[in-house]
Amino acid sequence: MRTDKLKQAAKNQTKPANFAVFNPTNITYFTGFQGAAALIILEQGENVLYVSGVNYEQAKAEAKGFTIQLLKRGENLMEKIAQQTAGAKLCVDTLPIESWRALAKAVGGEEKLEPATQLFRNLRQIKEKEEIDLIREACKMADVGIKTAQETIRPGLTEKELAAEVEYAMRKAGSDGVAFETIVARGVCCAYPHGTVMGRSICEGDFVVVDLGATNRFYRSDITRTFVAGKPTEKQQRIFDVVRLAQQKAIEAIKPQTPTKDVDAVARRVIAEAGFGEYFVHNLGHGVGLEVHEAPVLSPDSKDILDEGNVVTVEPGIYIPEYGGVRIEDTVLVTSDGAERLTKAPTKL
Ligand SMILES: [Mn+2]
Repeated sequence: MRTDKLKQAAKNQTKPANFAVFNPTNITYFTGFQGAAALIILEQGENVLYVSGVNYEQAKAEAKGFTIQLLKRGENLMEKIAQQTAGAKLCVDTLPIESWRALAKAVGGEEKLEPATQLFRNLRQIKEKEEIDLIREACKMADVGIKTAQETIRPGLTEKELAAEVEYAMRKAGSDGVAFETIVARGVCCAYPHGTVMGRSICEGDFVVVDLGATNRFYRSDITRTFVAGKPTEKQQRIFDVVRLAQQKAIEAIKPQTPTKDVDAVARRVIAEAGFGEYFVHNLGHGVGLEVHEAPVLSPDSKDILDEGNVVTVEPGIYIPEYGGVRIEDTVLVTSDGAERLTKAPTKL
C-alpha cells in the first residue's frame, strides 16, 4: 500500500506517521479517485476520505480500501478531521494559510501540525510498475500526436488547425485529454519556449515547434518535436543537430545516483561548445507523473539525485530571438542502469 510507504518514510524522518492530505493530486495518488476534500491517514486505524455530496456515490464506487465519509453541507471539515484524529500530531501536505490556521485551531494548536510536502514529493517521484505502465501508454498516445503533426504540417495551415488535428488524433488513440495546453509555434514565435497556439499560418521554411502530451487514467506524457515546413536551411539543420546531440548525450548520462544538475550540465555543455550557450534559456527537464511538472527537477541549481523509477523529461532547446527556435523533448524512465525513452516518435527535421 502506498499509505504504508508514506508512514514508513515519516518514521524514518522521525515525523508523526499520521497525515492530513489536502492536495488533490496527492489524494488521487493514494486513492485512485479525484474529487475528495481531504484524506486522513493514521498510523493506527482506518484511512478516511472526506467527500462532499456531489462526489459521494462515485467515491464509494471507486476509492476501494478507504472509509468514505460524507461531508454534509455546512459541516466544518477541519473540525471533523480533529474529531477523527483525536489529538494525534499530523503531517500536512499543502494548505492555504487560512485553512492551515483553521486546522490548527480545530486540533488544538499549530504545534500539533507539521508541514511535510517533501515526504509526498519523494514518494511520488519513484514510480511503481503500475504507474510506469500507465505513463508508457500515455507516451504512445503522445507519439500518435507527433506523428499526426508531422504528416499534417504544411504551409498555409494555422497553428490552431494543427493543434486541433493532433489533439483529435490523441483522443482517438485513447487519451483522456491533453496533459497540458498544446504548444504549436511557428517561425519567429518558436523563439519563445512557452509560445502558445496563436492563429498564425505556417509559412514555407518555418520552424514549427510542437509540444504536447496525453493523459491516461490521471498519468501524463510530454514530448516536443521541431519540424521545418519544407526544406531546412543549413543554419536550421545545424541548430537542430546541436539540440539533438545535446539531448542524446544527456540521456546517455542518466542513471541512478546521478545528480540531475550533472545531466543538465551535459546538455548545456554541448550547446555552449557549439556557440549557442546563451540561447538555452530554461531547465533541461522535469519529472512527469500525475502532474506534468513534478519532482525531480533537472536544472543547474537542482539538488535532486536520480533514482530508478523516476520518469523525467529531457528537453534541451535553442531559442534565437527574431529568428526561431528548436526544442526536442522526450519522456524518459530511469532504469537500474540507465534510461529508457518512453516517447519514441522519430527525431528528424
Ligand atoms: Mn516538458
